[in-house]
Amino acid sequence: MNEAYKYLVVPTLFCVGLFARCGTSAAQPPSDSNPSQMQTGTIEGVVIYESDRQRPWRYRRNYVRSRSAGELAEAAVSLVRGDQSFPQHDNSNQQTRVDQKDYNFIPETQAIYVGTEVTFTNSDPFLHDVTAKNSSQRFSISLRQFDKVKRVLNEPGDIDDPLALTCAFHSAMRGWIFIFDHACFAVTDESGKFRLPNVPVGKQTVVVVHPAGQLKLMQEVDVKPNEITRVEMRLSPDHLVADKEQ
Ligand SMILES: [Cu+2]
Repeated sequence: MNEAYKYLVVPTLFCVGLFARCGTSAAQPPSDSNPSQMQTGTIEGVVIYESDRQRPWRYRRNYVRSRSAGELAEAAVSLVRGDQSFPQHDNSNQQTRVDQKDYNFIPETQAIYVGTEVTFTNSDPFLHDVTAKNSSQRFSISLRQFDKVKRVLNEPGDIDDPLALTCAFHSAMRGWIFIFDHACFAVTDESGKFRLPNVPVGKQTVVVVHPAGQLKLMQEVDVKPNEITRVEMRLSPDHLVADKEQ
């Protein structure tokens, strides 16, 4: 984790953790619309990574602040939808940014509502590229220092199918944008915490994906009306997904 990462990404993620609502982007929480008047509750959780010295996870030191506590940053969190309808909201004026600085995408991981306008920028004094790809779309942008290119991301993707960001010139650069067509998502902050408000009551399945570390866990919770349901999601090397192209 370099200095730029600490000072730019961590505060950004902290804000995501604070303001993430069921269906918001990191940039500007939109107004909720809940036309069906469905009963809802809130899920508050923490994602923990349990180290195993026999099976070291190469990304632990980048995303786990305290080995003993294990709070996992930059994990995407959502719910398994099945047949139920999730709260939607007005996606107008949703904007966010991905910068390239010191050979990093900043933020590295974010989750947005479909239709959000993303401004890609380059703060480094040399040429970068953004190649963005998932199963439904692919685009490439070349950026000189201080260039700005805006893209509206209109294609939602499943939590298993985020838009993966790479740079054609610097192969170590990686980033991910999760694009949801409902309001129930978040990204964990540096304390591993997340919050999903406005979740329909009843049995829900929370799914956590850590794209950089290729971890995935699903856990069922029972959401009560107008209550906060707390959940602790514990990942370990048992939850490494098969190596696949992200
Ligand atoms: Cu680059």
